[in-house]
Amino acid sequence: MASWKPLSVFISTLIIFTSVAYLLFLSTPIVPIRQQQHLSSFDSYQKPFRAPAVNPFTEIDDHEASDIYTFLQVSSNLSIAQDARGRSVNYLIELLRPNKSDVVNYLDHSGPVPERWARVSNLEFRKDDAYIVDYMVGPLPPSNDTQILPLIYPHNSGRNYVQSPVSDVFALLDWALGIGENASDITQELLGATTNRHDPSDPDALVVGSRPALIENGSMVYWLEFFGSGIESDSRSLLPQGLYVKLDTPTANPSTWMTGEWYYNGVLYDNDTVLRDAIKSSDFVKIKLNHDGPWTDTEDFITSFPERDMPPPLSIQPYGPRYHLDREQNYISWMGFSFYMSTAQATALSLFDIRYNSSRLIYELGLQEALAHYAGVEPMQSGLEFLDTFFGMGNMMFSLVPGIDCPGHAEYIDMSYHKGGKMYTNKNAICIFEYTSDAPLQRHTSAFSATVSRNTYLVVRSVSTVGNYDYTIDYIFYLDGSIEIKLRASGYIFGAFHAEPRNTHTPPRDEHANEYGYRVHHALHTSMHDHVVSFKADLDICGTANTLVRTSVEPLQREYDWDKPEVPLARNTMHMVHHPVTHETGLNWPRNGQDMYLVTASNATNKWGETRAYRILGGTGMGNPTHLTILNSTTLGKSASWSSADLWVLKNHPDAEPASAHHLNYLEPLDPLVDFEKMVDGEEVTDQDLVLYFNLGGHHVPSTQDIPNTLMHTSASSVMFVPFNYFDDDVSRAARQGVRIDRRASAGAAGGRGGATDAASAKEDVRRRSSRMTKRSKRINNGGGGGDDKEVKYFGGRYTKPVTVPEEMLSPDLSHYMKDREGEPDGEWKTARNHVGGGLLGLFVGKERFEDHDDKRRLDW
Ligand SMILES: *[C@@H]1O[C@H](CO)[C@@H](O)[C@H](O)[C@H]1NC(C)=O
Ligand SMILES: *[C@@H]1O[C@H](CO)[C@@H](O)[C@H](O)[C@H]1NC(C)=O
Ligand SMILES: *[C@@H]1O[C@H](CO)[C@@H](O)[C@H](O)[C@H]1NC(C)=O
Ligand SMILES: *[C@@H]1O[C@H](CO)[C@@H](O)[C@H](O)[C@H]1NC(C)=O
Ligand SMILES: *[C@@H]1O[C@H](CO)[C@@H](O)[C@H](O)[C@H]1NC(C)=O
Ligand SMILES: *[C@@H]1O[C@H](CO)[C@@H](O)[C@H](O)[C@H]1NC(C)=O
Ligand SMILES: *[C@@H]1O[C@H](CO)[C@@H](O)[C@H](O)[C@H]1NC(C)=O
Ligand SMILES: *[C@@H]1O[C@H](CO)[C@@H](O)[C@H](O)[C@H]1NC(C)=O
Ligand SMILES: *[C@@H]1O[C@H](CO)[C@@H](O)[C@H](O)[C@H]1NC(C)=O
Ligand SMILES: [Cu+2]
Repeated sequence: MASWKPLSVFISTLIIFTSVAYLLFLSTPIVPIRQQQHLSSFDSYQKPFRAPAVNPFTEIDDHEASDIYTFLQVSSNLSIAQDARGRSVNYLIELLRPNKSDVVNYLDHSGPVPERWARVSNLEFRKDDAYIVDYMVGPLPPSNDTQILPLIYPHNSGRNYVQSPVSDVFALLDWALGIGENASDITQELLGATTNRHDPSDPDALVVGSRPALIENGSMVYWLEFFGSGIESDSRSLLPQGLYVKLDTPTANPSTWMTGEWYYNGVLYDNDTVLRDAIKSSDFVKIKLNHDGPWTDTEDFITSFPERDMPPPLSIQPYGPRYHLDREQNYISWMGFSFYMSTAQATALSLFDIRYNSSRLIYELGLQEALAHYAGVEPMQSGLEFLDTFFGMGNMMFSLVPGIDCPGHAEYIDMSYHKGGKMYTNKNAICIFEYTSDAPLQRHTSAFSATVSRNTYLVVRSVSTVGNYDYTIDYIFYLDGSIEIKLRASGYIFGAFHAEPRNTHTPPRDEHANEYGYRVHHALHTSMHDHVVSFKADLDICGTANTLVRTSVEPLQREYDWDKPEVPLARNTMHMVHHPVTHETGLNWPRNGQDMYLVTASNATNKWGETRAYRILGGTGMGNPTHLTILNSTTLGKSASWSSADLWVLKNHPDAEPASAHHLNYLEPLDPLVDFEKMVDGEEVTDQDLVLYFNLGGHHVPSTQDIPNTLMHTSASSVMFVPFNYFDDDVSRAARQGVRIDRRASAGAAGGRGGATDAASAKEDVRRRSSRMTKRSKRINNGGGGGDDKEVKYFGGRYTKPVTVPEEMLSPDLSHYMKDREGEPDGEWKTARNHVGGGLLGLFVGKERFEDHDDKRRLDW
């Protein structure tokens, strides 16, 4: 959702560097998955597990990156070390993901390993203007054949650069500090505080936040607002102070920068002098202050429920994991599923080549962009909008806290990337675990038996903390072949200042304030916003020739011969109508769930002759997946037109149109590098390689329940892909674990209680007993692990040995955090923390943002 970034943004981008993780290339067959059920010892799970192929999406590692630097320097086509003014130029280096055709040829047809290419992002200066320019460099490793080419093919703008409106963030920071200092008499008078350039950790100092009001051709206009430092809990976004000033930076040259109007309590003042004069007048109305205090603390240590002192029930995994993880290839296999993982600085984690039973279902599944779009009555909130990949949803996949972010038995994977020539690692950025739901997957009670199966699923989770907000993204795999993508958000909302005159109870000046949120503190209002988070799913159902069919459930009037004479005319009933989607388009989730969206393989049928398909639908969670409420957003321009519908079906051009968005679209919203609207150009989508883009998120109108933090259970939304006539029957039957309790003594042959039936069941027995049933009992009794036990049959593994759960599994050892702090040279930790607090113009200009970022990384496990 957004955050402390508006300007800060720039620096992050300028200094972006890439992610990495060096993976060894090993290739041996997969351990057959099905055999799991029959293993009596769990030792086999410990055997090294190997991906079937080298991961073609392995990030650029440290060695590759330094080879690339050296190559770039030697080839001297790109300025690397310094710009014309001697300012350092920073690089982003990451994998340029190989083209789908090359990968498929490699994975499916034993073709060559796809060439490795890098995407190199460079900050270049032309006179006063700064540009972020993308190149493709490859093949790797660098050789005489390696080329440096402008990276254009994935951008439908035909360009490989965006103009950066801020080339010298330090000058901007300095300038903003100057504005705060020059107005210190005003801020002291109205807000009771001033900015403090000299002590970034000053909890009483003001900081400054901003949002772009216009970005075009490298020029930028901002609205800037003063905020409380919120240093204790990072609560700045709850501490808007209601004093605003407009800034204009028409070029990157500081001599052209201008301070514009000031805004306070609904009145626009031409400049600070005019505001000063107004304050002196007797009828000047001062408004209430928005002070920090215990109300922004995320924990309440003072009041407590007595039960809080007793730890809650938890999940345990006494016999080890049942999934297989190849850490070198970032490859996972579990209960018929398999997939590769890959990370990117902008878009965090993606999954590739998701298969079930060795058949590909999804070639690529991953985050594209996260939009948070606000509305409001005052200059900051009214135009506030964030496209969070710009800030690095991948870089900001910070460490998960074991035992709480993920169960104690989870395993972790690090996220590494390159920035400014250095490799950074966010430890434990991704967790993987199996989890058993509280509710069963299946159950049935009959007259003679009850059968119940556990719903155990596999979760791959990461959290991207982008400024004030934490996005938790789960990829969840179910035993029946379903896949769910789930988003939850927590953290501090971005609040709006609530303007109310001091010492009176008159209502706020602006009658529209209550249209945009709710008052939640003395001088704080919530600010409504839409979260629209784009994901890509390149489905390949039984090959790439797919059609999306909208099967609607519709009311019907139809006459049936056999209905006469009781129903003389038509019977009112319902039926299905199948509407293939023939051309690229955006769809919305149907009201009343009346349409089913099916990705079908028109030539592939199951055993029963029905077309095999996967259904896409809104999944679990309290929020609905949404599209943007605002039509033709003034702020967004063309930067995120995917946000206008829930689900898009497009003909897949995996090379030329690899994504719905580009992380630099934020910098050129009117002429973005990737304009999604151009991708929806009416191509035919019948029996084609299709790509779906869908949104998660919700309409967020925060209330008092969001103070101090938004909670995950109310912010959740998800989308599911569910097999639909894809298999011949429910494949979870072979994978799930549970119990069948036979209450009936089965008739003779099954060896129950010798055919004796009690009176109660006898009535049902007449109707139900059959040779079929007897056969079934027999099969279960012989096949199960139980042997002699005729009444309670477990299927799948069971807990047969006493289990000792080490305390570590329930409450992982977190003392590393303490040790790291203590082990550091005196004061280092403290210094880092202090930078975060940022008396230094808070969200302004990135410097702070950056230290904030580094500091969060220090919480590595
Ligand atoms: C991917 O395909 C495009 C053409 O569609 C080509 O220009 C580009 O070089 C390919 N990329 C890689 C990394 O091979
Ligand atoms: C690259 O070219 C140079 C000059 O032609 C040659 O000396 C060198 O061996 C070549 N390097 C490789 C790796 O082919
Ligand atoms: C460097 O640029 C020159 C001229 O633009 C080009 O001929 C050469 O191939 C480039 N070198 C590399 C390694 O791309
Ligand atoms: C602050 O005031 C000084 C003196 O009037 C002026 O020179 C300077 O430009 C001002 N700084 C800003 C950032 O407005
Ligand atoms: C930006 O550049 C385009 C094309 O050069 C031009 O049409 C437009 O007016 C410019 N906008 C501003 C604000 O300078
Ligand atoms: C401030 O605005 C007033 C009213 O528009 C104007 O008369 C004055 O010259 C401005 N002062 C400065 C320093 O720009
Ligand atoms: C798995 O694949 C094999 C070989 O294609 C096939 O015979 C079998 O029916 C498949 N099983 C399921 C559950 O789809
Ligand atoms: C949004 O833009 C589209 C296309 O230009 C136009 O048809 C529609 O009327 C606009 N809607 C609003 C509310 O501006
Ligand atoms: C489906 O089968 C028909 C008949 O064999 C064939 O003409 C058509 O090309 C096939 N379509 C696809 C998408 O494979
Ligand atoms: Cu929100």
